[in-house]
Amino acid sequence: MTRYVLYGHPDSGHSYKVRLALTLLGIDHEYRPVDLSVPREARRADWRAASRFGEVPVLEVDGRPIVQSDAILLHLARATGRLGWESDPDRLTEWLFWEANRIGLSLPNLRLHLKWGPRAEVLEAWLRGRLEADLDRLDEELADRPFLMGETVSAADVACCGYLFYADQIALDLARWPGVGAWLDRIRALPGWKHPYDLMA
Ligand SMILES: N[C@@H](CCC(=O)N[C@@H](CS)C(=O)NCC(=O)O)C(=O)O
Repeated sequence: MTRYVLYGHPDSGHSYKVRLALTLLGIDHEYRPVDLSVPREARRADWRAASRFGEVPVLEVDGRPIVQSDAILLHLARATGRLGWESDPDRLTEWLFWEANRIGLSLPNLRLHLKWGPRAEVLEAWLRGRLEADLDRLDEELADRPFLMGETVSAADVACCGYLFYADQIALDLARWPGVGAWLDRIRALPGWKHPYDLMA
């Protein structure tokens, strides 16, 4: 049986994406929290050895580390033939690249900026504008289907929703995007779903 070890942190939506995918897939794994509040050299040695770019998440698959949340999601989808791989691997890959460049850039960085600073008005306005455009796009996509790739949840949903569960921390009123709000409710209703702070504690 394949052995999975995930390194992550509760405030890291990128880590949450991976743990949510493992949970939805029902994959047994060991979760090892990494303390990002201390300098890199003081963090756990097994993570430092596994993390090529010095970031969480890292997923070890039978001892082989894979980094970058969307690369990990693609690995899991391919390895299981699920989470969208079974219907359209190319479309799934498109979505994950979109997420990395759009909502996976705007939302985490806006939150980082607002929560941990330093504050800079121009940057904040740029990130918020980009995030609003990303939410417009998602809302449009979700107008005619329950999940981004169709009738069932895929790694595209897992990637795009991750940081939205921290939306209350950045004064983001999702009422403006009802399709996104309803989609998040559908994700919350999936068996095993938990908020990041509960899943990553
Ligand atoms: N593109 C990466 C981003 C990962 C990332 O930014 N991780 C942050 C936490 S969310 C991190 O580990 N930062 C290192 C640090 O805080 O020292 C991914 O998708 O995995």
